[in-house]
Amino acid sequence: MRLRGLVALAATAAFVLAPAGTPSGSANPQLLATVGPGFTIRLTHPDGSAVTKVDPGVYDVVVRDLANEHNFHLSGPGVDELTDVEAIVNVTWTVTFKDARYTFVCDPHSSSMRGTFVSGTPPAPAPDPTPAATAKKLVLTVGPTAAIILTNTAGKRVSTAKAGVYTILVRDRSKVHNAHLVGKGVNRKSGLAARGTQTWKVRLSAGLLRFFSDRNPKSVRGSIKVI
Ligand SMILES: [Cu+2]
Repeated sequence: MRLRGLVALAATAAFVLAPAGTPSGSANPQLLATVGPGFTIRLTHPDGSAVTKVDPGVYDVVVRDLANEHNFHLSGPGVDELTDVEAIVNVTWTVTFKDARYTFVCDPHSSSMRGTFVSGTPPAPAPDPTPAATAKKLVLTVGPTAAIILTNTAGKRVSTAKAGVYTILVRDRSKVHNAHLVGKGVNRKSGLAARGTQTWKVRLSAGLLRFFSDRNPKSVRGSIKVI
């Protein structure tokens, strides 16, 4: 009676000390990766909930590849682990997740058998090339009405620009007016009677950058500050 009680107590203690999914001796949090036997792929926490977000750090990924037609492929910054498609295998990978986005797929069926999760705070996605291009490109438009405007490539008027080398797309849409750009070290103009598009490469230095039509320089004009 007394002995049985002790055994029961010991069993209980062992169970408490080694919660499900955390074999004793492993200090790393575990994630369970399962692929197959059907067309399913899952990455879960030991409690069975799907992995969508984790803290950065070292993890043991316990993989159960239950199919000889699928594999489990985990990849992302600093991680690229995979099982063989033909193999039915249990394996544990110790991986380090950074602040990044990670993907798991079955390679032969990667369009349907896939998942992603986030570790920590991933860096912002690589910026679209357009804003970077916008930064050093300007558009100077004169006409068709008596107006001249300087915009970015998205068509938004600019009031300041950082000093540097710019490509300025000049759109002269008037047979009456021209585009004349004057600033520190800059003096370019299109033809008064001419219409058309041209590209000027200019170095803009700090100071006032003025643009106007030589026909009516007092009324058809504008300026921005180069800083
Ligand atoms: Cu597959």
